[in-house]
Amino acid sequence: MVEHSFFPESPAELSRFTACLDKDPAIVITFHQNPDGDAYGSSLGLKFFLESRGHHRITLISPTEPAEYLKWMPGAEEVVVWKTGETDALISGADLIFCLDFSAASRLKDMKDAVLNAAALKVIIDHHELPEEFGDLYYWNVKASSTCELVFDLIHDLETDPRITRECAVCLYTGLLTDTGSFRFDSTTPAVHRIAAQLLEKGVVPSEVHRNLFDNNPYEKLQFLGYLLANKLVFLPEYRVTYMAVSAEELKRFNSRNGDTEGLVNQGLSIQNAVMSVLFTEKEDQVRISFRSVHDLSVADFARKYFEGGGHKNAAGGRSQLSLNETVEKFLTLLPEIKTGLLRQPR
Ligand SMILES: [Mn+2]
Repeated sequence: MVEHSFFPESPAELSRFTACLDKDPAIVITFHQNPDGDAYGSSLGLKFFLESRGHHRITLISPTEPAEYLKWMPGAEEVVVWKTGETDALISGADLIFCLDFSAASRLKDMKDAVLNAAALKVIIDHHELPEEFGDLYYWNVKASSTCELVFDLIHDLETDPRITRECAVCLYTGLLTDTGSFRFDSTTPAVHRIAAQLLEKGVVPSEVHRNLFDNNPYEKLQFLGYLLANKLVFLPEYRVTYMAVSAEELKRFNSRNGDTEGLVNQGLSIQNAVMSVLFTEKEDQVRISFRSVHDLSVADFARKYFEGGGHKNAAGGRSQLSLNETVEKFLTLLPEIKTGLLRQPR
């Protein structure tokens, strides 16, 4: 287990961090593959904060090509995509590496070895379950709504009156918004709304952020959504489960781009009486699975147990090396096992 989940609470660890910062370190900020609004928002938000403290040797490296829908974000144009041989020197030459919004090293994909072998001080800031021990310092809380919430808290641990620019606030607000499903999941605490209020005071315009994120779809994406809802969405009322299985051929036919299926899994949960939603997506080498649930039904446990995954209680991911159909079959045979939990959930 990770010993200090909030490293500023340990004077020795805090001074290790501040001593590193005081030496004008070369900084790399990285996050999980297929970054979402929280991975991107927390990393860019942290970058803007560090810049306002006078740090200018900062590189953001994404393990994979980021989705189009995040490219409007302030600072997004500076994000470098990892490429073997090209970005390795940045990682091995860094004094400080921040790993944001993941705590399983495998989520760095092909960039993993470069980060694990780097001599830099590694700081993990995250809210996923069961963090692995690959970092030096941990700012970790599974109860946090988002990594953006944690970055906001860390900023305030470091300074009583920190300078949060509008760009920084927009980035942090984005992760708060996306990871709470627009402030609707159980993770939406009073603290989340207090942070959102403070970010609004720094100049965030909620309608602008929302529009940039959600009302910015290519026409084909809406057509694809219509096709999936009409033809692929399955609801099993006896289990209160809903799922969709999307083939590689369908993704190709509708010109689906990286990130286009983001959020699709939430559609199923909007069905009356549904308490669990699953999206199977056929990729080149595996089937990727997204799980969503409500209340105390843990899809992270389910994903960990059966589909090589994990994540959060109500939002998790997994994968399968079986074919798309076999994966769905396997899932269906597991449903009787979790039926009691499914039927117990209040609406
Ligand atoms: Mn997150």
